[in-house]
Amino acid sequence: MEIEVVEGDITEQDVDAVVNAANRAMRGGGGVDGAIHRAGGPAVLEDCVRRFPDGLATGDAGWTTAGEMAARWVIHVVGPNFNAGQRDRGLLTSCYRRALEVADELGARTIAFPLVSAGVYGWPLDDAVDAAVETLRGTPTQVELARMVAFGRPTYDLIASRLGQE
Ligand code: AR6
Repeated sequence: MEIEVVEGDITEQDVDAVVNAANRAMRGGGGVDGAIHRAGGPAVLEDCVRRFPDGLATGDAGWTTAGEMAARWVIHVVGPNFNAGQRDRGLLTSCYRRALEVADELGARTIAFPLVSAGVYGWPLDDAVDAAVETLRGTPTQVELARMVAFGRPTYDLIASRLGQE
């Protein structure tokens, strides 16, 4: 799998699946979750309610329609909330591994990731990048392209340096 980084908005990515950094309730929220629900429209929430009546566990992934976005699917993951004391790194790496497993079930070949847990949930940025890169590199998958979408230049520079793309 090729791994690349772009700076931009994940909702605008022309890929098979975009990954959402959701919460356990799976009913929308702020940050990238809010942006994805706004861009995808009400179909995303309707599908969340229908497919995830009890929400989703931390570290797990599940898919819905992408509604009006260019992507076909949203793969929702629930990262650990560092700020609330969830500091098990395995829960963070699990999000990336499970997202690729769900992508394989769907037959998605291109996928865009935000930096899970690195916003509202407060996971330290450097380690959030390391966890993402190392898990994407280490997970066997049929996915051909993983695009890491950096929200801002400093994050882009950090990811690019970790990928050796600078
Ligand atoms: N495109 C790409 N990345 C983005 C975008 C965007 N449009 N918007 C934000 N980011 P966060 P979390 C980056 O807070 O930390 C929500 O309320 C952001 O800069 O979205 O996992 C959920 O409902 C950061 O690098 O997710 C949950 O309750 C990264 O995306 C909670 O926040 C993740 O930041 C999840 O917190």
